[in-house]
Amino acid sequence: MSHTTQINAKRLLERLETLAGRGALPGGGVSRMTLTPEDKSGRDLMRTWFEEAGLTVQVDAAGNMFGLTPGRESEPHVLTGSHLDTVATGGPYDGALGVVGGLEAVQSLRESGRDLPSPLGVAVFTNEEGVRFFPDMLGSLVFTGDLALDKALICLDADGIPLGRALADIGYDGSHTPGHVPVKAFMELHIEQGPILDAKGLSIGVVKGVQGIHWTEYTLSGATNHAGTTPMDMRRDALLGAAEAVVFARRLAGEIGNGQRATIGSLKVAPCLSNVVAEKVTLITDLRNADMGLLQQAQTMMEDEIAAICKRHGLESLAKELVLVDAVDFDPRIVGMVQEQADVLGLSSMPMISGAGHDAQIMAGKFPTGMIFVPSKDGVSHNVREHTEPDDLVAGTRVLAGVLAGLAGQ
Ligand code: HGY
Ligand code: MN
Ligand code: MN
Repeated sequence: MSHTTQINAKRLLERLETLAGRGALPGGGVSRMTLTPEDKSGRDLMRTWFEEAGLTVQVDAAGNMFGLTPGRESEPHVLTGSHLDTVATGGPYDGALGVVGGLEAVQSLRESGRDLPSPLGVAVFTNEEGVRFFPDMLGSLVFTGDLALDKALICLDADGIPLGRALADIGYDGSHTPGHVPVKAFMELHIEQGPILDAKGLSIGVVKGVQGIHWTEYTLSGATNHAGTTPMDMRRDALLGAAEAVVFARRLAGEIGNGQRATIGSLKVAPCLSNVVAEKVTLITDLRNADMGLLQQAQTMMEDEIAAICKRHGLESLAKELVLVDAVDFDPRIVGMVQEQADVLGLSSMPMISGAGHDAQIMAGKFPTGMIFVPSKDGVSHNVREHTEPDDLVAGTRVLAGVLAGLAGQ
């Protein structure tokens, strides 16, 4: 039985625009780094809209915020949602679409008066991006019990501020125990953040799963020395070692294949002075593959190369695992419902795997879960130029509303 639902497209697009103003960057783009005043501003706005929609707002001790069906808060909810935090060079839709679109779908279904046996809810998960506090998807990991709350609260940012203090500073150190919301199913609407749908001119990505992610921090230590007096063969140059690691990562992706991704996007150099040989470099490897065996192989090859680099250049290395999240397959029944909704609404679509990590990847480990993608213009994301056409934003939200109705009606 397929359900199609009208949504309030004007309200959806206006809310997305208003939210994009919270943490707006001069010249375009959005920066709402997790648990900053900008993140608080986005959360406060969302809380107001949850209340306007007649939902009961609850916040847990990890800062996850929920809009739940009043009077039925303790019943298993069909939940939708995503994150409001962004990377520092973010755009208006990564995470935001899943939260604002999720609210639009839930609010429209409630306004339609349709009798749905299961209650509907919307979730905002803390620190999905993982660029201020590790790991990423922290809020959903705590919600599912995959990360202990007390461990999460002591995660430190680069300035040594614990996550628990940052939560309290913005007033989102909630009282509910993480995992308190019973979940019947979870759906996340998200921009693709890659080039596939846009290049093919398709409207909907029917997401079958998400690739695995492995983040490791390596601190390479050599010896600081004078750039003018130190002969080249007497140096222990940590930045030279880091540079060789960056080049190796690119080669590694080609050797492993199967769509392997290998990125070193973060380098911290000390003392980082033009006339001083670098003493210490902290780099983070971001390796991804849909095949966990290949991902492990890539990780081992990276570790071996770091060891070889240290031997070559007389460096020491300290490794720290930051993130290891398994590849997941979404619930085939839900994947089928997404496909059916796209078809019923006459939208072009294709099945695909997500290259980016999402809270749905974590929720899938515990609850029947699915995702819906809409195109990213030119495949651009984690970039201030991130854009998705209004028609696609509306179409994705309509598909979401139909799937939520179906899940709540079963
Ligand atoms: O890194 C990711 O894939 C996500 O954007 N946190
Ligand atoms: Mn995201
Ligand atoms: Mn992101």
